[in-house]
Order: sequence, then structure tokens, then C-alpha cells
Amino acid sequence: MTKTIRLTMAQALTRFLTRQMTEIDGRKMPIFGGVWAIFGHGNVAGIGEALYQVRDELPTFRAHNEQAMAHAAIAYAKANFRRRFMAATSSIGPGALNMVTAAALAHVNRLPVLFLPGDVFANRIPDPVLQQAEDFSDGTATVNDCFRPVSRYFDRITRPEQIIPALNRAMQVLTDPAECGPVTLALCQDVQAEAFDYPESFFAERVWHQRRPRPDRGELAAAVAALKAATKPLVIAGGGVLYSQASGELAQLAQGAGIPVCETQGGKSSLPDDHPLNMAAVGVTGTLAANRLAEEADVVLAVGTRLQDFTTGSWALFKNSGKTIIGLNVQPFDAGKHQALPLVADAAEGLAELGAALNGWQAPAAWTDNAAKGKKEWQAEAGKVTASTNAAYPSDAQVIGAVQRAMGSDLILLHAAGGLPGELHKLWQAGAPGSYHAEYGFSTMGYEIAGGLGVKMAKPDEEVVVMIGDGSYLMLNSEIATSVMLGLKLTIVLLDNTGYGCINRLQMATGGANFNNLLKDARHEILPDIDFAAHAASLGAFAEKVSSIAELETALAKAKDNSKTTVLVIDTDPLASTDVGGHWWDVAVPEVSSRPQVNAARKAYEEKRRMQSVGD
Ligand SMILES: Cc1ncc(C[n+]2csc(CCOP(=O)(O)OP(=O)(O)O)c2C)c(N)n1
Ligand SMILES: [Mg+2]
Repeated sequence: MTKTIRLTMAQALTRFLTRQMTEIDGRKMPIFGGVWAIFGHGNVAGIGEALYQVRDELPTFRAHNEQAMAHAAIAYAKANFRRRFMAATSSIGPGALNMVTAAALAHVNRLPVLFLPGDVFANRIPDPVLQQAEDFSDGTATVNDCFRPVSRYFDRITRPEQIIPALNRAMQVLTDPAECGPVTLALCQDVQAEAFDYPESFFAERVWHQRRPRPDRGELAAAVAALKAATKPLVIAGGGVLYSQASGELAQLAQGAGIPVCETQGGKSSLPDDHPLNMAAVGVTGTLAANRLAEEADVVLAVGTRLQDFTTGSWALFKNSGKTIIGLNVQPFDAGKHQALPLVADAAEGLAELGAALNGWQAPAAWTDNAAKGKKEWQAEAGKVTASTNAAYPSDAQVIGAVQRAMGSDLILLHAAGGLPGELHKLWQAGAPGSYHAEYGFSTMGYEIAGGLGVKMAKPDEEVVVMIGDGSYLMLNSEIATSVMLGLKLTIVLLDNTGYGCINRLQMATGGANFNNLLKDARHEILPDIDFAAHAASLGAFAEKVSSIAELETALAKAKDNSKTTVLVIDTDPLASTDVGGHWWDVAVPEVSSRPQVNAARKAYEEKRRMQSVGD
């Protein structure tokens, strides 16, 4: 007879989570780094009690905002290259829905996270319960259905035994490199507390290993033939290179065949910035060196990238009409985009097999030499825009220069939204793989600070530097207090340009009036003068407002020795951005307008759109 153990569904769930292990560098460890929780009705009595039972094996962390705690969980997974992850549990209703944006963030970035929102009573006896939305036509609908389109797997647990297949499927999705993304198990409140005789085998320890699919022979042969026929080959390294930890294989292929490499936001730091073949950022926020090659390339080996518009310049960057794209991706959906030759495989395996099959083949030396020349030219340009200045309102680029000079590259730099992602993509000189942590798949304002916290949990020995604009800071800063409480130190550099600088610039570039972006251009009675340093200090951080680039460098050097989270605030110029490099981006301009500036922008837009390739 099967041995069973009588547990509530919530107890079974938490016990199961503690038994899921992984192996990293030969060391066995729990695959779940912990559970983020904000309790309320719908989870405090059920899952709350169950988490308490396992608190020594599976730590529970308390946050101040459900979206933010999910950001921390997601950043933790990203910093662990998806090898380890976390769960996040909330009450029903607003607590649950606060996590939906974060679920989309994880979905877009293909990052594993387990959402455990509380849900309504399965038995429906007390309906409508506090925070329950009532659907007039669908008795099964709850607010948690909002998670469906932003989860790779969604389930609602309405009977205690359903948690068995649901958790099995959850683990498949969380650990599969192709399917990987958020899993939502909506936990009906009464069912969390309901007992069942679970088979003991369900709680057997399980060690999960990363699956590394090797390429199909036919696809590999086609990719090799395409590369061997290339005269201007280029590699685009996306986030998949990092998730696969394929930097070594990438460097070997690039060096062996003399193929220059460029990097997407997600793929930056695949190779160190100073690697001679690394042309660094490509696309809308790309370097001169990378974009020049992208325009000419005849074979583009796109590795582990979703080829989003910032990478392809809205499909206007790759101008060689005879080009072939090879999509080396573990997910067929991505591998076959834009009629690419698909090469479905793990990045490390695929790159290694490609490298071996190329068997000494090399790109024409003139192409590789041209790349090296472009890199030198770009470095000179980048040096100019990041140099120190006495300006009262420095540019983002000048602040980036200061951070780099004071802190070096031996740190993890994190950012997500505003003008910084573009500037950092172009200008930050990344070090080791994973040292550049951009959330630019969803570019969620408010990811930064909570994300930094998640990174620090994953990599406690690393210096974690968060760069953030005033807009993102005001949107979500509460986890500064959590970072202080948990003793997880972040260095946060806050660039205050008094509003949504990058959107204001985009508005101007599309012919719009300065409207509703910078605080001064928004409807107001009193123009706010926000004391960010005082605010951060009130949350428990060390905080300082600096008044120049030189002061920032001094403060950053000092911050290295600070024991707790430090926030350094600097005023910056909302209008300045780096002109050199970059590429057009498709932002639809109104076809008719009473503003002549809009009409002019529309005309220029129509011109630019002609460069877009349709369907390839
Ligand atoms: C949650 C969310 N809302 C809105 C946006 C659109 N958006 C992108 S950047 C930005 C302004 C960011 O302001 P700030 O953080 O001060 O950076 P700056 O643009 O000034 O560099 C806005 C509103 C977004 N990316 N995320
Ligand atoms: Mg701003």
C-alpha cells in the first residue's frame, strides 16, 4: 500500500518546494532560494501557516509591495542564470493583481518565478468574499485569470489533490530552458487549508539538472553551409548566451572563425567589453562599431535572442538584402523568426558544434580587421561623452563615466527604464558574464531597486550597483527599507532630471509639444522639489546628494565601504543624450496634426519606414 501523509494542500505545497534541489558546480542545493510573501486573507491562514512550518529550510521574506517582491524574485532567477528561483505569494484581490505586471516582466524575459496568489473559496459558500470580483456571466472567473496571458503555465487549485500534477507541471516549466517563464498556481483559500492523504513519494527529493538540447544534424549542416558561404558574418549575442552560460563557447567560435560579436541588452556581458571581437551594443542603442557591421552583414548568427525591435532597429538595421539569419535558440518560436534558418539548441551546445563543424574556416581577414578598426573608433567616441565635467547638470553618459571610473567593472550593474538603458547599453564597459543586468524586455519602471535586492540575494559577495531615474525611483522605492532590514547592501545612483526625461525627448523627436513628462510641463500648482536623499534616509539608507561628477566619484569610492544600502543623488540634464551611435526606432507619428512639427516628423518618419524590411 502507498504510504501517505495527511497534510493540508498548503503544507503539501511548501513541503514539496523544500524537496526540489539543483546542483551548481557540483554542489547540491535547494532550487528555491526562498518565498516572498505579503500576507492577507487568502494566504495568511493557509500558506502562511505552511511556510512557518518549513521556515528553516525554505526562508520566507517579507516585502512592502507585491510587485516589488516579485521583481526581487525574478532578478534573483536572472542573476542565477535561471538555475535557481523563488516563489511569491499574496492575498487575493489587490495583492494578487499587484504581481501581474511582474508576471508579464518574467514572461517577456523568459525568467522562472512561481506565483502563488490566494484565490476565492472553491466551495463558494461565503461568496462574495472581501476583494472578490463577481463576474455576471462566468462563475469560474476570478481576478487571478489576469495571470493567464502572462504565465507560461496557469492553474487554479480547487481540490487538494490537484496540487500534485500542478506542481509537477510547474517544475517542468520552471526548469525547461525553452518553456521557461512564470508559473501561476492560484490557490483557493479554503483548499489551502483542506487536508488530504498525500503519497509520501510526492515529497521525495528531486535534483533538477539543466537540459541542454543539441542541434539537429540537418539544421546544423544548413547553418554551417550558410556560415561558410559568408563574407561578412556577424554574431548577435542575446540573453540566451548568458542563461546557457555559453560565453566560453561564444568566444571560441568568434576567435576561431574571426567573427565579430555584438550584444543585445539581454546579452550584454556575454563577452567582456574589452574582448577584441566584442563590438558591444547593437541596434537602436548600439555602438557605431556594431551597427556598421550589422548594416553590411550577409550572415547573422542570432544566438539566444528574441530579436526585438531595439535589436533589429525595427527591422531597418540589417540592410544587406541577400542576408541570411541563423536563429540559434533553444526555443523554436525564436529560432524561426523572420524566416531565419532555425538551429534549435542550447546556446553552448550549438556554438560548440558550429565551431567544431566550421573546422578552421575563417571569415575574410578584411572583415575582421574592419571590425577592430570600428571598435577603436567607437572607444574614442565613447571616451569623449563619458569624460568628467564641471557642468552643473551633467548628462547620463557623464554620470555613467563617473560610476565606471569609481567602481570599475567588477560589480553587477542593474537598470531597467528611462534614458539610462540606452546610454548604459552603448557606454557601460561590462566585465564578467552577468555583470550587466538589464531588464529591457519589459523595461518596467520600478524594477530597479527591488531587482537589485534580488541580485544581492543571489550574489551576496558581489557589489550591486543600481542606476535609476527620478521617475522610476518615485514609482517603486519601498524595498530600500527591505534591503536595509535584510542587511543586503545596494549602491543606488539616482539621476534626478526632474521628470520623464527620455519620454520628453521622444515626444520632441516625434514633433510633440513638451507636455506631461517633465514635472515643469505637467499641470501643477506647486512645482515639486523632491528631496530624494531625505526620502532614502527615511527608509534607513545612507543617503547623500552630490553636486558634481567629482563629488559623485568620491562618494562612490566611500560607498564601497558602507555596510548598508547607500543612495547617491545627482541632478542631471533632462535634454542631453548620446547622439553618436544608435539607430532609428519605429515610433508611430500621427498622420495628421495641427502642429507643423508633427507634420514634419511624420514626413521624416515615412522616409525612415522605407528602410524597413517587411517579412524577412
Ligand atoms: C511601469 C512603467 N510605466 C511607464 C513606462 C514608460 N516610460 C519609460 S521610461 C519613462 C520615464 C522614466 O523616467 P525616469 O526614471 O526619471 O528616467 P528618465 O527618462 O528621466 O531618464 C516612462 C514613463 C515604463 N517603462 N514603465
Ligand atoms: Mg527622470
